[in-house]
Amino acid sequence: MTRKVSVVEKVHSVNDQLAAENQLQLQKAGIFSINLMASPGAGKTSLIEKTLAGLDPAITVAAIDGDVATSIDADRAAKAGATAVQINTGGQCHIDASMLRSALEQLDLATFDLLLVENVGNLICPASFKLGTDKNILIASIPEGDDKPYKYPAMYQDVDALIINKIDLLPYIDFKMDYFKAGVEMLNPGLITFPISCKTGQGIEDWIQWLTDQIRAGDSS
Ligand SMILES: Nc1nc2c(ncn2[C@@H]2O[C@H](COP(=O)(O)OP(=O)(O)OP(=O)(O)O)[C@@H](O)[C@H]2O)c(=O)[nH]1
Ligand SMILES: [Mg+2]
Repeated sequence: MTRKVSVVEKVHSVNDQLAAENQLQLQKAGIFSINLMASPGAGKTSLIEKTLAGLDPAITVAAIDGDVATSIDADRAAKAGATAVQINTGGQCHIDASMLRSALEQLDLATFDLLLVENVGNLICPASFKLGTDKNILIASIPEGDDKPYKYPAMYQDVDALIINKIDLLPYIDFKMDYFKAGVEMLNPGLITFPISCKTGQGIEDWIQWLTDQIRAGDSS
């Protein structure tokens, strides 16, 4: 008889254990954390920049940027005012909980109110690797097309909030918002959604308000 061991299941259960440890560490430090996921170029780093520009300056922010090879995104986050750490995944298409743990070791977590984790640009792999952050947030962007919830359901199913970026491009792209939203609603009913433009600043205020409320709710619990 041939015995089958599911390597994938084993990898995920080890990752889940490490994610739970990260979560505990972040909670103990009293830092509110989000995992930003999106396809390449959707606007993850742009959103970090806009968020840093719009947040109450009393809120201290750390950013951990996952990238296959460069430190371009961490440099941008640092320039925008965050204390930034770069994770180079060495070719991997996602950040996993163990990579996040190594990055967390480089930060004095108790000195920050907010941690923004920028995952590697990808709509498949990051959905399967929990990190232990308080919220998982997906950024969709208009040029990607309105069919993405239908084609990448796992990513849309499990997130706590959705940002629709690049709405300034709606007049130029055949993107049917009703069709897109119907797909999202089917997978994740009632999902809180922020249509924004990092270019024009439209919608950013509502996002910042929601984020600030989340950070403050953690402070009082
Ligand atoms: N028109 C328009 N362009 C935008 C907007 N937000 C970001 N961009 C542009 O989109 C490109 C990619 O933005 P980034 O913020 O680097 O995207 P990213 O998701 O961090 O990209 P990766 O980290 O490489 O996956 C840049 O040229 C931005 O200037 C927007 O709201 N409207
Ligand atoms: Mg980026």
